[in-house]
Amino acid sequence: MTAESPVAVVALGSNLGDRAETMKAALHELAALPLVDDVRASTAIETVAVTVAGEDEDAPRYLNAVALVRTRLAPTVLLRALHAIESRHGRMRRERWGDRTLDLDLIAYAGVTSADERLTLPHPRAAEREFVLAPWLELDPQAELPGAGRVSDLLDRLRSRR
Ligand code: PH2
Ligand code: MG
Ligand code: MG
Repeated sequence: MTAESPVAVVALGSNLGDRAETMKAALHELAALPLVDDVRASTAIETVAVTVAGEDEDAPRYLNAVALVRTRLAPTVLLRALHAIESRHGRMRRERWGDRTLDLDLIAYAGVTSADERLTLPHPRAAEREFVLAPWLELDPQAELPGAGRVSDLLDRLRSRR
């Protein structure tokens, strides 16, 4: 028997256009990538936009979801494929944390930690993002963020600070 391929955690977000349709298409495109063996997606949740100035109730709301992607693509190759999917959905890179049709973030890749400036793993802000941790926990109640601990603990801590 061959060993199972590594699991990557990909966060999806959209707050412009037909959000649900875009996310559905992106999940299909993820599953169709070469060397991707399986994609398991969480329920999509609607969330208030987080901007550099904090939560913005007036900005278009996001749909957020997480996908567990079993893949033999190396992390940097997967990241490039995520950016290509974003571009196909009209993603423009304007201001930081601005509105977007599609955002695909590589949150974690197996247990890998990396401080490479092109790809920091795990994602440096994942531990503070309820819209990443909650859908991830739905898919995997035992999930751990490498170097930061159990996702369920991180989420409890975030919610207790609210
Ligand atoms: N993504 C951002 C900035 N702010 N806010 C929510 N609610 N959901 C996101 O996915 C999100 C955000 C930058 O990637
Ligand atoms: Mg993002
Ligand atoms: Mg991004």
